[in-house]
Amino acid sequence: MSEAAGSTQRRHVAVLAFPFGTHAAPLLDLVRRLSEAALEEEVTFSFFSTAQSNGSLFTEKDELRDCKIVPYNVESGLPEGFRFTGNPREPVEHFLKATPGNFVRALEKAVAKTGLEISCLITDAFLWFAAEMAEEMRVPWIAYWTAGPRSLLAHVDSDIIREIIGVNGPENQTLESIPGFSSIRAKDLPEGIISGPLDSPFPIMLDKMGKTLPKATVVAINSYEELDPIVVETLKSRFRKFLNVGPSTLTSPPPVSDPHGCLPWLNEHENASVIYISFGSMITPPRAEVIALAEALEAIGFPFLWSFRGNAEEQLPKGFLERTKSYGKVVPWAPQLKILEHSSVCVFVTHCGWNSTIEGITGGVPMVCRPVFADQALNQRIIETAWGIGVGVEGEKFTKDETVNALKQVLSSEEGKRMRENVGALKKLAFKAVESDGSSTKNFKALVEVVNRT
Ligand SMILES: *[C@@H]1O[C@H](CO)[C@@H](O)[C@H](O)[C@H]1NC(C)=O
Ligand SMILES: *[C@@H]1O[C@H](CO)[C@@H](O)[C@H](O)[C@H]1NC(C)=O
Ligand SMILES: *[C@@H]1O[C@H](CO)[C@@H](O)[C@H](O)[C@H]1NC(C)=O
Ligand SMILES: CC(=O)N[C@H]1CO[C@H](CO)[C@@H](O)[C@@H]1O
Repeated sequence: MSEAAGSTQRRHVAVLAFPFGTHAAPLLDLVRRLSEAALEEEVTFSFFSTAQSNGSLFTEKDELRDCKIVPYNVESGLPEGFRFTGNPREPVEHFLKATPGNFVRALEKAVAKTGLEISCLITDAFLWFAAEMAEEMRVPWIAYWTAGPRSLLAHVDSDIIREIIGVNGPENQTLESIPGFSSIRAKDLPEGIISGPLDSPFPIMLDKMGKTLPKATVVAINSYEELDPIVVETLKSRFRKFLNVGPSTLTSPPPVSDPHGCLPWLNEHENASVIYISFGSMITPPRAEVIALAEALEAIGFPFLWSFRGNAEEQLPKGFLERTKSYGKVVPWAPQLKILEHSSVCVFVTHCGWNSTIEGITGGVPMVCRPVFADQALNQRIIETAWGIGVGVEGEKFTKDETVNALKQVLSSEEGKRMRENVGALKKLAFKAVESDGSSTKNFKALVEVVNRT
């Protein structure tokens, strides 16, 4: 930064998003929170993502109202005439190939338009090349990890893990020598650490990320320190500054929209009597498993609320909706956070994405897990073994009998009672962390200081 960057200079923070999956939205949440925080100086945030991602994040109304956060489009890297074949890796790989040039060009535009040099870089943690950009610009680099601390440590320590287990090593081998990982097996780790094609662009990006994050001024995360204290201590020793500033479900809850009347429906049910089912916004389990799950719900006969992606009429067993309509409700979208907070919900059937995991915890609801990919199997293992707040389905797939067993275990066994107590304790700690003297509140203030720094 120039010497003139004294206390009267306006700050210009560049925010670099990873425009796939559910990455850009939580980053924008963090930036909104920063922009609303009592920043000492006037700060302009330029938000860089692809046109498609910007289009889903910002409405025109937003852009007019929220002029502190200005979106800029970066090139997606898709070749002319690109047609999506259904392989989600393809657009990601094209995008990665276009980085960092696409971001650099867009940043230049934003600097020219505002007349303000960049004073700070905030990026999705995936975008490891920001280390070099920040070094050249001599500005702080804040990397935001939108998932949990365990998967972050697995990537940061991936070389150590490869030494212990070996690439494609025995699937049941555990990781005793990493603090807090004694129950984690090889097969629980996200793809790209010891399994999968390690030499393809996405795993390479994760590997570089793990090696580069220790250079970041701050690594911030959507979690709270008390949730996983041993792993948090290890990460603090790996990073210059590691700030748990969540859970964002408590610090910046989304507006409630309930077009299908889920909340009034829940109000009509007794305390702790409803099974809630959702696999997030991106995932549907294979059809055979959807059918097995539906059969299990009919067999067990508890009231259920199912947030269902896709065509329920076609994909659920014939006559299911009709047969279960007195005790079941199937909707295309549901206000998940409010549902999990509702006293009548007693179990959450989930894919264990980080958002859902943390929403289950802040709602105080034990879980039945069916992970699909990425960090979800690891989250399930922690839910089962470290926190004791849920179970997987035996055999790792929904079958009618095993799903009934898993649901019964949570609904009516002594173990299920303990799970409810354990998740209640974690919930209390989450609410404490965001109180005015809580750990996440203090960490957020420390983050604001870095953004304010000259
Ligand atoms: C790993 O453990 C599971 C059960 O705990 C067992 O069914 C499976 O065969 C084991 N895998 C190997 C490769 O030993
Ligand atoms: C996760 O939570 C954040 C903050 O509450 C939200 O902005 C984001 O859209 C959520 N992602 C998904 C997949 O629900
Ligand atoms: C239901 O739960 C609420 C909140 O936890 C509690 O205040 C209420 O007394 C409970 N009602 C019954 C009938 O147990
Ligand atoms: C600033 C900017 O270019 N915003 C755009 C983000 O992408 C959507 C969809 O392409 C546009 O409508 C916005 O104008």
